[in-house]
This record gives sequence, C-alpha cells and structure tokens, in this order.
Amino acid sequence: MVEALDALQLRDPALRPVARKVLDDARLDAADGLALYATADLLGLGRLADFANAARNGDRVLFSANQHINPTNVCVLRNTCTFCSFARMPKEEGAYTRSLEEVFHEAEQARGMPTREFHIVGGLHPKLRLSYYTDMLRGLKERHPHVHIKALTAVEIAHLARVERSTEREVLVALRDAGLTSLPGGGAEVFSTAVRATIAERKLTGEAWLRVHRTAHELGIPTNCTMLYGHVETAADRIAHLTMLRTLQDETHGFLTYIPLAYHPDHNELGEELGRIGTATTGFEDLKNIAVGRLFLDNVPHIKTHWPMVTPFLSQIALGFGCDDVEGTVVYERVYHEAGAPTQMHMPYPELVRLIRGAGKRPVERDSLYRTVREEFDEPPPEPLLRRGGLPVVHAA
Ligand code: V47
Repeated sequence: MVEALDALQLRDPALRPVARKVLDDARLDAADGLALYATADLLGLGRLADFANAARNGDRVLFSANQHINPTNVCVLRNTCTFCSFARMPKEEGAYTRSLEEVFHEAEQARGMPTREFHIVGGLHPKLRLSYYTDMLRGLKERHPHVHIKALTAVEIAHLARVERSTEREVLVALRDAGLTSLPGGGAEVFSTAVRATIAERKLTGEAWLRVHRTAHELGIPTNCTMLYGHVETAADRIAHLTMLRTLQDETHGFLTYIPLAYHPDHNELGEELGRIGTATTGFEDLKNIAVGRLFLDNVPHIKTHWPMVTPFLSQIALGFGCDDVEGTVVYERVYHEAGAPTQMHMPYPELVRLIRGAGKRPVERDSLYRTVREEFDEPPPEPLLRRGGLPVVHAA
C-alpha cells in the first residue's frame, strides 16, 4: 500500500487519505470529493483517477461511430435557460423545425459510413406531439436497421408527457416500442435548486430528472448522465450532484457513462451576465472534472469526454486522467457551436482511432449499449491530422 501510494507522487497531502481509499477500492464521501476539487495537484489527481480507471477498464478506450441530429431548436424554455445558446422562440430568427422527410434526409449521411448510433436531441417544441418522434424513430429504423437510436433527454420526455397528458413511463414505452435504444444524459445541468433558479428556472427539477432516468432504467432502457460545470455552481453543488447520480446508480445500475459538460458562455444571457463572453472553462477545470467524475462515481462503468466542447487535444489528454470513453464521429453539432465552441463538427473515424492510440491507449469501437464492435484497425496515416482548434490539416495533393 505504501509503495502504491508513493508511486502516485502526490504533492498535496490532502490527497493522501483519499488516495488510500481509492487504493483500497473504498467509497469516497463528500469531504473526499471536496478535497479532490480543492487540490491544485492536478497531476496527482490525474494519476489517481488513471489508476481507478485502469483497474476497471485496463487500457481500452471506447468510441462510437455516431451522428448527431437536432430536429428542432424551438424551445418553450428559450427565455429561462440562460446558459443555452441553441434554443429559439418559434418565430425568432434562426428558429427551425425539421419535417420528418428532412430528418430522414439528414440521416442519409449515415449510408456508406460506419455509423451505428443516431444521437437525437432538440428543444421543447410547444406543438410537436409524441407521434412526431415515434414516427421519426420508426422511419429511421426502417431505413437504417443496424443503427441504434439514443434520443431525447429527460427534459424532453417530461415535456412530451405534459403535451400528451400522459405519464413519463407511457412516453418511454412508446419510444422504446418505436426503436429507442437509450437516453442521452443532457438536461441534468446541476441539480441544486439554487443553481437551477439562476440558470434554468423553469426546467424540470433535479428530482424529476432522476425520476425519468429511474423509470427508463426500470423499463430496461439504459441512459447516460451529465453535469454542466463552469458557471455559477460551487464545488459543494457538484459533489451533491454526483452523489445523487451515484445513489440512483446504486439502485438501478442503468447509467452507462458519465459526461461532464463544460459550459460555453458565448451567445447566451448567462455568459453576458457573468462577463464571460469568449472565456470558456480552463483545461485545468476540464481535466479535474473528468478525474473527479472517475473517482467519485465508483459505480458508473465509463467516463466520457465530449471533444466538441473541450477540443480533441484536451480530450486526448483526458485519457490519462481517468477517462475511457470518447464522443464519436458526431458529423454535425449544433448545441455547443451555437455557444462558441471553436472545434470542428465532424471527427473522421481514423482520427478517433489515432487520437486514442496517440495517448498510449487501445481504441475499441462500441455500440450504444457499450458492446464491442471492433478492436482491430489499420494503421492510421502517420502525419498529424488535427491542428489547434480542431480543424483538419489539408494535405497538398
Ligand atoms: O443539457 C446547453 C448542455 C446538453 C450549453 O448522453 C451546454 O452521450 C455548454 O445531452 N454550454 C445537451 N453546454 C447535450 C447532451 C449530450 C452531449 C454529449 C453527449 C451526450 C450523451 C449528451 O448540452 C444540455 C446542456 O447541459 N448545454 N447549452 C452551453 N452553452
């Protein structure tokens, strides 16, 4: 034990008692979580999280060939979710709602590609009924039977239940019957009532978010979980949020992966109010949130880095800080790019393989249920494919 502890080369003495627990595979409490957030010893924290990840996942790093689709940005919460740059009022400039044919047309990009997952999220449209989504899922399944569908956040599920005057369970059953595989983890933000009152006053409560996920898990629908960090929340809010996720996971074991989401302040009211335009979260904070997620959520199998938000460069480094799951090929991303994310929208499949290998890890393509799809890959081209900011390098012919 002493040797293993020494090998971590912790510079912050406050990390030592926490590290002892991690080496013993013991659960961290709230005080431990706060010590992790308080430390300036990022490398020590990272080594500890890397140890915890390696004990679960070895050197495997998962990724998926996916395509994001956002059917509408019209959202009844447009004026109250002050952190969001994506939503529009129905008649506002830039508002859009795709017809089903337009959604199917966009999904055609998957043909001839290795795509295995559609990731579908959007706004809370006041008029779209449940049948729009069930017809969408059925139509996509008919056209792309081998592609899994991860669709609709807990917020959208609760909204549809209200629109239909039915229950969240009934909505989930209808979606499952239409071809839904899993739920994405969005909409959780930070569960604290005080934080929600500031950044998402009318969004469903933390308890309601957890209730929708519990119901999904009971129905055999696995889900992801998230936390939006880097706005007005405190370290105590973050730990309380992670504790609630961990408690539900103890009960249901339905979460597949945890994704810390870095707040982007451009083109939204909150960013302006906080005087943060042009200043996204720092790399230090991004890596810390990955590492704390890995250490505190001891019962969630995977921790995912969302490269469109934090850049592929930071995502690659995150693979040494407890992360074993990388957002996929994406194709077209709107939520963060509206908020000023400078990254590219599409990560070509070979670049994902290369990014993971470059971090000294073993790439594994997974499906939405985290089953292995592929582990053997051709050698990717030797030249660096990515520039700072994530734009692909164009090679002269
Ligand atoms: O709930 C919105 C976040 C989420 C901003 O499950 C913002 O695999 C930063 O659900 N700055 C939606 N974040 C995205 C989402 C998601 C993303 C990646 C992977 C998965 C998954 C799910 O995006 C929202 C909110 O937390 N968001 N606006 C913003 N300005």
